[in-house]
Amino acid sequence: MTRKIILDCDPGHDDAIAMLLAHGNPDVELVAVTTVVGNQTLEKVTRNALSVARMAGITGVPFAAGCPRPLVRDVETALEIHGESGLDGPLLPEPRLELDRRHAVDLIIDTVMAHEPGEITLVPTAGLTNIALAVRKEPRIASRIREVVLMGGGYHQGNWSAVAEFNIIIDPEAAHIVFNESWPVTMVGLDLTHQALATPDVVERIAGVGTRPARFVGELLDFFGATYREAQGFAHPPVHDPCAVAYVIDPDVMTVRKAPVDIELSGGLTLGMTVTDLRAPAPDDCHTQVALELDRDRFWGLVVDALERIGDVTE
Ligand SMILES: [Ca+2]
Repeated sequence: MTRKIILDCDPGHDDAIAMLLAHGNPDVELVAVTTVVGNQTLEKVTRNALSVARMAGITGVPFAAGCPRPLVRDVETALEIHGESGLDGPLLPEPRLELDRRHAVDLIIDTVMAHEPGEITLVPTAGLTNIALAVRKEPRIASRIREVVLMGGGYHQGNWSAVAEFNIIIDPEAAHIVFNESWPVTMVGLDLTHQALATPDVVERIAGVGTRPARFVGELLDFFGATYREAQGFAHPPVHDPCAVAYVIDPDVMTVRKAPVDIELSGGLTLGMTVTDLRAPAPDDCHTQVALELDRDRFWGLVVDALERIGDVTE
């Protein structure tokens, strides 16, 4: 059965690849794409999302812009990773899709309420501002969402501080709301996504697809690889966001473990930490789980397969 997903994103190199994976894979259906401030300003990431849609040949899917700043904190972008545009590297096509007139929060609520309970999966790959506001504005979505599969956090380490990951630390209050709602949450964090490295063999497989969207991904990885080397000392870039989409497509692409997770809001050194209790088996009512180990071959196989299915997009 095709899984219907809402992708809430801040493109972003890895967000762009997540969107291509969701579009190209037949087992998931993108029913809405929403944007939120994160890797760059809301205006930039929204334009990027529409450019990626054109590159991928996505039509008939509503795209809506969401929150221009986090709930409490000031805007903090990831300029050193994603560049001035938020999607530096490839030449971005002029968007063709018109933005939906609704705010992303309303598009999320309307989409969830218009479907049967358990039909929609939320896949946030950015700060959680839109998702937190949506569930505060319409609490009934909490029980109608099938699950939330998010890229963010990590139980061993951070990337924006020693212990906090970017998507969580830029809006920890929103993350606190999302992790403390009753819906099932899968945290696809850095522990997992740092296994999704775009190594030279991966880059070669993607180049082998030989289409314009595949070349676009190659150019994204080229830029992303350079900034990750420079800013964080990685030999090959970790391609975070598609991992969350991959889990929805095929849960066997990674192992997961149920564990209580909560968000640190007051620690002087630990703000935004996704504090994960791995001391004992999780209690029966635990609604959160964390991703542990990636099946790399299976994961990259999904990405390459999606690109092959998308093929060469004609204008
Ligand atoms: Ca992202």
